Amino acid sequence: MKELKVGNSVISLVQGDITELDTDVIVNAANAQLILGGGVAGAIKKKGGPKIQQECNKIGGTFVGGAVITTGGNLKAKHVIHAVGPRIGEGDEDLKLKNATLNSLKLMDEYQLKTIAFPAISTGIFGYPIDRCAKIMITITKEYLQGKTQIRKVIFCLFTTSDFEVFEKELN
Ligand code: AR6
Repeated sequence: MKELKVGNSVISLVQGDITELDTDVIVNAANAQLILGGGVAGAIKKKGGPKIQQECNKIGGTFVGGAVITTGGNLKAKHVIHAVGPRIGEGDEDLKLKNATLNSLKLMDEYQLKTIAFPAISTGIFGYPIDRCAKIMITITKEYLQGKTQIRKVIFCLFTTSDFEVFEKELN
């Protein structure tokens, strides 16, 4: 299944480059310093232009498990939520990944934004296993969408076919 209705919202899976999506928000797999490096952050930096990093510099940083919002610069998405996932090995990884996802969803309601696309946070440079990531991100998202929210759509955008299949299995 590539789509699941939860409450008044829908969870949807797509494969591809998250920076091509025209959702209200795309999520950056960020670090606590909010310095855009490689992976998703690198693609956002390249397509979104320097404004996003400048806004991140003004914010200065956040905690692991935290999330902050900037504009989307030249991206199709109007905003970027920078969600800080854990590096594997640092401890309390599952809770931190859950919080990074949850804090992003809370920002959506705070700013009254309706559509969001997440990458598989922490599963690239930060080394987190994709199956654990799928379980945690999908579980907390389902839980959140069952409560009071004005979010309409949550997309998980997976880079590879195999990552997509792991998320698809978890969603079922
Ligand atoms: N669209 C969708 N998914 C992507 C894209 C893309 N364009 N590019 C990579 N992925 P990563 P992390 C997948 O490394 O592990 C940076 O230096 C990728 O295959 O972007 O949280 C930051 O500045 C993987 O499954 O994020 C931080 O310092 C997933 O996105 C650090 O990396 C996340 O990979 C964050 O590391």
